Amino acid sequence: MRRIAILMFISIAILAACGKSEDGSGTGHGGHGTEETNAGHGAEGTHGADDAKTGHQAEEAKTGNGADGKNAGHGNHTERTQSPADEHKVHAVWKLSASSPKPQEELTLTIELRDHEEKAIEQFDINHEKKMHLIVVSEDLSYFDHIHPEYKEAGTFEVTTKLPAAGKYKVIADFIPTGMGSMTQTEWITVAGEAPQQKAMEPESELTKVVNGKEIALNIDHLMAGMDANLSFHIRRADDQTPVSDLEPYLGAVGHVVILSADTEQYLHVHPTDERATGPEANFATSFPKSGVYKIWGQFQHQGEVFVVPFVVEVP
Ligand SMILES: [Cu+2]
Repeated sequence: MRRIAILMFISIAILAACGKSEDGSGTGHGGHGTEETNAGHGAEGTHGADDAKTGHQAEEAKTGNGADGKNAGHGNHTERTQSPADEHKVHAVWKLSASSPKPQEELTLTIELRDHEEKAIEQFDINHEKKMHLIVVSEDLSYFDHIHPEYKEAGTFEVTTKLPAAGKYKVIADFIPTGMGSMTQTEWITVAGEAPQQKAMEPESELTKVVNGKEIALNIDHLMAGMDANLSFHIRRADDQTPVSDLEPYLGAVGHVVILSADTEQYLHVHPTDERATGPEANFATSFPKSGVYKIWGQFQHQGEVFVVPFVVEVP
């Protein structure tokens, strides 16, 4: 069973590599992935030498892919962390329940976290009520999901989801191994079929959206790469413009903000400056690492319902 899962994983990695060179957006794990797997997986009884080899080949496929694109070896950027040194001590082995997942089909994702000696990482800090947050986006960032894999045992997390359409998806696992800093591990999943036309993201000049009967306005001051930027969301009812001042805590805070650059390389997970706020304002402080186009998703909860509001900005 394990062998099948790993074979499936490889074919996906190779498919991903093939698709990649055509659009040139270069998204392999680059050098990072290579480092992760060179150690091999033989240390644990359940992982034979063959598995170590196949895992390594899969990563090589992706490394080659990264080199084709414009962003070879980007791993350092995507895996944003407060302690990059810790991050290199950790790697993830991703497994999928289907070799070639179909649109709208249940897909179980298993993420095994191991240290540089291939030992399972078993202790995680709880961060905003969860041991792991998993962000799933389509390559063009038109699809966004934020889910919470369940910790099983021996460093393994598992989650079942459905991906809406053919094409490539990036998954970003965000977690804190106890005693280390916050870190991420990422993977690409390819859903079978002919991918719909990718939509280029257009920066929006007007940052106001209506979602779930709420009108959300985003104001950003100091929108410039490398600057401390303040993101201020103002939320009112769309029908009568009444300010919404009874937002409910979502995962222990007034809201959560996830930001990705258009090329998916830069990932930011931002928490509010005042977590106990209830609206109509929710403020977040962050810093955009580089200039370029970014998509920002704000997540809030009101009357028992979580809603997501996306914005696209250009950071000078
Ligand atoms: Cu989360």
